[in-house]
Amino acid sequence: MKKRFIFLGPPGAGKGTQAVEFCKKEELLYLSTGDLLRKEVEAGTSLGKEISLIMNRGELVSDSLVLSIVENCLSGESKGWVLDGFPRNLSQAKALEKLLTNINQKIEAVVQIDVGDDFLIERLLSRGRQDDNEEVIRHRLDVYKAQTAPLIEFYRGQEILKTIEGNGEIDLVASRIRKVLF
Ligand code: B4P
Repeated sequence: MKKRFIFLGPPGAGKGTQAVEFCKKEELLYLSTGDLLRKEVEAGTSLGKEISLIMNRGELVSDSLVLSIVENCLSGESKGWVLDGFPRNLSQAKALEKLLTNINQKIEAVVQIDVGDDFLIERLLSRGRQDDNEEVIRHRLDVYKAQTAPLIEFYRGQEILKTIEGNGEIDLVASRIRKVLF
């Protein structure tokens, strides 16, 4: 079995925290659309400036932009991967399916990291990234519920969804993830 996984969850659920360590251990490609978008912002390009305005409002960046990033990274990838923060809506999920069929790859499992809103807000406020102020965080949670949460049913329907409790020590959450995947 190729290790090809998606980590799904609300902002601050710990997708990035868990996926980075998991990929180190398993020697997989780690792909965070959030990190790649932030790199573009840091580079100060005109595209980066546009992205920065969208991220700082807590909105989603356009599907076409995110898809082109993912396509470049996954084509020709053979070791396996974890996608962190992608797909973020149904249209990205369907585009990903098409892309994977074209390159003869498939998702083995989707790990849904479940954490209550109160914990999320507390965690993100203490992280303090540019898009981590309370008003923007609440908006990101609303965007998650409206656009990303429907993916839970989508992947449940494909029988590849694994849900874990994301509250608790980081190592404990990591062990819950390994338990549902291996
Ligand atoms: P992302 O970069 O994906 O970030 P996130 O959802 O805010 O955080 P994540 O869940 O990864 O939490 P983390 O591990 O960091 O998105 C940012 C923005 O990028 C989006 O709002 C959007 O604008 C844009 N974007 C990204 N992908 C997109 C896409 N596909 N389409 C369109 N737009 C897109 O953890 C958070 C904090 O919690 C950290 O401080 C961490 O130390 C702490 N933490 C983690 N686990 C913990 C635990 N178990 N206990 C206590 N604290 C914990």
